[in-house]
Amino acid sequence: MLNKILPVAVSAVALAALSACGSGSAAAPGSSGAAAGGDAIVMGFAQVGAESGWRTANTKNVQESAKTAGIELKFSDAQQKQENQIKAIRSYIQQKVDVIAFSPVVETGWDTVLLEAKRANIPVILTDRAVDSEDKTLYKTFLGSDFVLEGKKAGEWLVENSKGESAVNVVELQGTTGAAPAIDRKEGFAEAIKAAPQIKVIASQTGDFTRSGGKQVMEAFLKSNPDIDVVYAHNDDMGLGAIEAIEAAGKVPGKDIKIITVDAVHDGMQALADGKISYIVECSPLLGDQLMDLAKKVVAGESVPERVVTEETTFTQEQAKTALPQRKY
Ligand code: GYE
Repeated sequence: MLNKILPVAVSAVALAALSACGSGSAAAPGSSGAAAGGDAIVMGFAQVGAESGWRTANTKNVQESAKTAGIELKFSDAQQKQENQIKAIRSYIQQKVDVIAFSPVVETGWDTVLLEAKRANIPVILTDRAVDSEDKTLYKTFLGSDFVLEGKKAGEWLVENSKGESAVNVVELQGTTGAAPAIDRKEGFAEAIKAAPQIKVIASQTGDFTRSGGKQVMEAFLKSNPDIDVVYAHNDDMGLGAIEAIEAAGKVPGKDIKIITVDAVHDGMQALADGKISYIVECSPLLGDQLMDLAKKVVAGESVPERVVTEETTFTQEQAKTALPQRKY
């Protein structure tokens, strides 16, 4: 039976997701939580990957929350590839899980597989990232941040801190092309800096939300643009990569070039407290408890809000020093 649904080349990831067969079965590799009890809710979770500190914290939090909630979690890591996520979702449908949760790597291209889940009567919860499907009945709810607002907050800080400057040249390190947080953080930032015409985005490219991507793109930016004042990175990891590139070019991050990022994961907050990053907009990865509550409700057939927005703050260097000891991720 497995042969029929296995495509020719199947990743270890998809295999892990395929290796358990159905509710109430013994926990398979990639499963955790309430394994034995026959009536525990089974959730199939299709994660984006392990591209950033944010993602690692999110995965850990989802796994812990599932355990606490007594939900059996089948987990797969798509290594930032949409095709892997689609395979994982299909395998969860095949296994007849009670609910599917996933964080879509990109916004487009989900309608077919989401329709398959709907036809199999398996509710889907979007967590962290959105899809751009017109048909809102393909999923029950979307739990996650307001990414446009995050970009706006980043831009507003820059406007506030560029008063009196005649020209401010910004380079932008974008997240994964086509991902909701990359699209929306770009949009929110652009909207906010309209208030200050001296601020110009002189270059903008994807660093795929990774530290190495941020470093590489920043190296190229530094080579072709002698006058960079500010880096706006769509996440901490790319900002941390940019720090490496700036230092290697003999410049001082935080002084010669200011860096603004989004996330507020531990390494980012440390760099902020150390004066290398100038401002961070928080994006919380701690979605697990809310996700499990929503899952219980949708499985019980209760209604849930269409959209659940995460509450978030921002950090200056001084605020980071105070907040760091209490941060959970
Ligand atoms: O900001 C970034 C991660 O989707 C909000 O994905 C998430 C983003 C997060 O790779 O670090």
